[in-house]
Amino acid sequence: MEVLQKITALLCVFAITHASPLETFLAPELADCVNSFSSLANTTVPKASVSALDIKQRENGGGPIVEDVAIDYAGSEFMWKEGRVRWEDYNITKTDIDLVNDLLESMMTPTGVEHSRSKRQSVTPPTGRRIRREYRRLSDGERNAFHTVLQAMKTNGQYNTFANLHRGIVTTSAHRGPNFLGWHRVYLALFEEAIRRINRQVSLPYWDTTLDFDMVNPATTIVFSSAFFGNGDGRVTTGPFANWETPIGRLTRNIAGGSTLFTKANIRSILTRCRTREITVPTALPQFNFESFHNGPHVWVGGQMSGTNTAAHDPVFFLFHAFIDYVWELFRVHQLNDCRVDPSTDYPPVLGEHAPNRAMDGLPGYRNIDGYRSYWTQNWYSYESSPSCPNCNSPYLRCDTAHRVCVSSQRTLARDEPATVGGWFSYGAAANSIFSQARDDVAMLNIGPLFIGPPAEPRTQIGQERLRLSRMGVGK
Ligand SMILES: [Cu+2]
Repeated sequence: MEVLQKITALLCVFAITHASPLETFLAPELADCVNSFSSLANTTVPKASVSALDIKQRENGGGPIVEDVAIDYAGSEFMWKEGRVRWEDYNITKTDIDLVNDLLESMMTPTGVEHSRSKRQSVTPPTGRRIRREYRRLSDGERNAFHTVLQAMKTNGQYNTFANLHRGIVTTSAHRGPNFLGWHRVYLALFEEAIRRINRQVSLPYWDTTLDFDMVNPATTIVFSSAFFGNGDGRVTTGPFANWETPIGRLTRNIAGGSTLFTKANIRSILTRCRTREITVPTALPQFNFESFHNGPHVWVGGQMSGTNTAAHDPVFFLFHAFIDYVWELFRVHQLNDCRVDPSTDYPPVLGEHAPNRAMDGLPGYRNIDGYRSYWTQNWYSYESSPSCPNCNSPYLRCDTAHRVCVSSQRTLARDEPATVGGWFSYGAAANSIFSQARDDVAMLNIGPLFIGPPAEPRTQIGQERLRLSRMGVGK
């Protein structure tokens, strides 16, 4: 009996230190002892990581830091089970954990050294290198293939798993600081890897909102039509994501409700800076605050997109964040070429959840600074440039020759829907009813904490209302 207890205790220790997902092979009595340890681990803040120390020593040891040398991770460091991440903050199931673990593991490759559990970041992605292009630059067939993959991921639960990763502690540890840029970069890479497991031909497109901002009336853009994102006025009932369910109700939007889309002026402003700290919270001045600019479209799209915990439930999120990542890449290239600053090490020296060496929440195995490494865009994916005049190269874009920018085509407008902005509130009850219905639909949702975007531009519902009031001499 005593011998049996000893063996059980030894096995328990082995099981705890072993990397594999535990429930899959443990006998019940072992699982009990392991669970008692796991629950302990889960209540603590991330434990000191041996592999992180290894990395530091190696990086500081031999002269200049060669950041693209892959990093080794002990296998145990990237499993959700290990308590390095406060995963109790997530309402996440075993299936979710298995998917994320599996994807994370496939993004690492064995180092081939004696400890077979040692892994390193793959130099190249398991499903091949990707090229991300503007949403309107895909052919109709390519766009439909992308939609089909997202629909498959919605059906098999993977889409919701990803959407639910973007919540809880991530609200603070991947927002309001420099990790905003890096965390979302890794998050998208993982999401894209999941996409390509279903169809290797598909890459994540990006939605360049400046092409819509530069229209006469952005609310009429073709991206909110059935061939693209589906409708933007209230419940989404058309297009590839029609009637999608989310944890807070049906997918809903109220486009051009308030705030503003991301603009070309925003990009130019960011590109006047050289250091990451000048464009990231909390050190950026308002006119260079990248993250604040990014909040605008979250509010402008409205509905799920406007909430910090719900945004990723609208597929618009992933295309928009690919655009944010594209703009960041423009900045990084500018840092390298014009400023002689190495973007992979230019991580502001902040403390707390955004500290460079802290484990990424929801993406265990990575530290915050890993999002800044250059291998992502050197080896994993690259961006095709955003469309520019004279040849915008898409049936859904045209060159505005007066302003020398590509602008989006308009969708077929609903009956009584005004094409120009001034028409909105002067058009009478028919047009206004579209917007008030959309607002009512959004009001049904319990969205929770909201993104705070820049002030409403004039071509939004709030902007128009403000104009109307000021014309009446109210609210000066
Ligand atoms: Cu966002």
